[in-house]
Amino acid sequence: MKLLLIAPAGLEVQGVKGKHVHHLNLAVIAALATPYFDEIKIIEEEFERLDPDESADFVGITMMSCQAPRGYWLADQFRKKGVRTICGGSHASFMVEECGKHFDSVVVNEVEMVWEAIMADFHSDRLKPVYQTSQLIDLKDLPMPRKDLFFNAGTTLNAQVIQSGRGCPLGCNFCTVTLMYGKTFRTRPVEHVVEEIKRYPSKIFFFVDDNIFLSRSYAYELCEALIPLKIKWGSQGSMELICKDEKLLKLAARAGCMSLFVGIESIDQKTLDSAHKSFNMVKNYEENIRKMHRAGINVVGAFIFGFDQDTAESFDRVFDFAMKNRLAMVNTGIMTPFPGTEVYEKAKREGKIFDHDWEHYTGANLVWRHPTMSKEEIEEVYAQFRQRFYTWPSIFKRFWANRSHPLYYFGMNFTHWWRAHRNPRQALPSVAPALP
Ligand code: B12
Ligand code: SF4
Repeated sequence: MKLLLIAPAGLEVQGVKGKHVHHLNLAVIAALATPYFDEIKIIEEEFERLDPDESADFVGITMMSCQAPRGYWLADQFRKKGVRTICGGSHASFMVEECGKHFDSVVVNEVEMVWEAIMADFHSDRLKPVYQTSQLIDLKDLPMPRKDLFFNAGTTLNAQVIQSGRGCPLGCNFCTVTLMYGKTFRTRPVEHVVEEIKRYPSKIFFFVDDNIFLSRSYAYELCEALIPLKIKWGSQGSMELICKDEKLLKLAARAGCMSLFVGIESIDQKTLDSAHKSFNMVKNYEENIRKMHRAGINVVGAFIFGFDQDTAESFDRVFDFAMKNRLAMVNTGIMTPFPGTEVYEKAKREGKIFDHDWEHYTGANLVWRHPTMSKEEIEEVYAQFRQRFYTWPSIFKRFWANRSHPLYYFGMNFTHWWRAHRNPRQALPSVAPALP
């Protein structure tokens, strides 16, 4: 029996398609599936070509919204050949009915606690249309992800994905995490994280945790354990929490933390309040960034363009803020109503969504009617922002604050410069036909 796990094409980060980060969820599912299958194969289409004639007895597909059109098409092809199909992930969890038209089964939210039932039903050919439970896995029971099945496992320059904690109870209105994992935060035993790191030759890791350092005591334990491993790593979290404790920041830096991706989102407090993100305190932003710089950690600032209150001038103010505070990088995204979120439900109720093509749900396109800005205007401002931020004078100007990691800083800034100037967005190709 062969299980084929697929991450479909369609991924785009900052308006650029291409190789990004491995899908940890597929490696987790492969680990759960190991006792039940003779052969398991992972294909991430951004890394490797999927042979349309690839054989399989069971096909599992993970999808963010922008991967859904390709995911649906692939599932249709396999089903035509009589192969059973199942999907999961942040898109499937909220678009259950739509996914049900293309897949035999849809997994809502976490899969671990329903995996045994899925396997029993698959082997007796009685798959149910939906698998869902309110039970969350205790992360001490998480099997070691089968990252050995990734393309170029171990040799890839892409940071090895790893997870030390799951969930975030903070509930921002544009995010699906609290909806998927509930108002909980779970951590994995530190010794399991260490064991996973030791298994792979890579020295660079990306912790895909939803909000790292939500638990201070765990963060201390984790960082202490990472120091002897001499790895470099990055992750994402809430700046207000991360910066509460400067000692912890310094410890994280000693533990190899090179950069943290922080959801700044907006520099207007009222806008943050309306997004249920009052825990972000604009008045503390500058001091918090200084603290991270003092610790030797590069700050990647994530901003959302297109809150209701935003105008073209808002982005000029964000640009000045990002330059003044010498952010190492920016991650900008146009406000997108991702399925399940409050933003989505409201935009849908008010009939504001005009683009229903999931392929465009990447954060680089405006898919709903903004109160004051047109699609052209907001997408233009978005592209210009990145072109203004990633110029060589800007890169040199921001360097000194980020000098702790010169190679990482220049490498990442060069990549972004290239993408912003030399690799302008092209019309999105349809993802339905098999890729060449
Ligand atoms: C790490 C991460 C990234 C990484 C890596 C992505 C990757 N290649 O996996 C990077 C930084 C590249 C990234 C980028 C972006 N991301 Co992101 N990211 C995450 C994050 C924080 C964790 C994902 C993860 O690996 N979790 C760990 C694994 C083990 O858990 P999991 O994926 O939830 O999978 C579990 C279940 O869902 C289920 N499952 C999943 N797939 C499948 C498949 C099958 C067959 C089965 C049975 C079960 C199953 O089983 C797993 C175990 O229980 C999630 C938040 C979240 N928790 O989902 C957001 C999230 C996936 N990202 C999101 C977004 C919006 C983005 C961006 C568009 C942001 C931007 N504006 O730039 C970009 C672009 C993404 C893209 N299109 O390429 C959204 C997606 C919403 C949507 N419906 O599309 C999420 C959900 C966060 C949010 N805002 O709500 N992201
Ligand atoms: S803090 Fe981050 S992970 Fe938590 S709900 Fe808000 S956006 Fe999502």
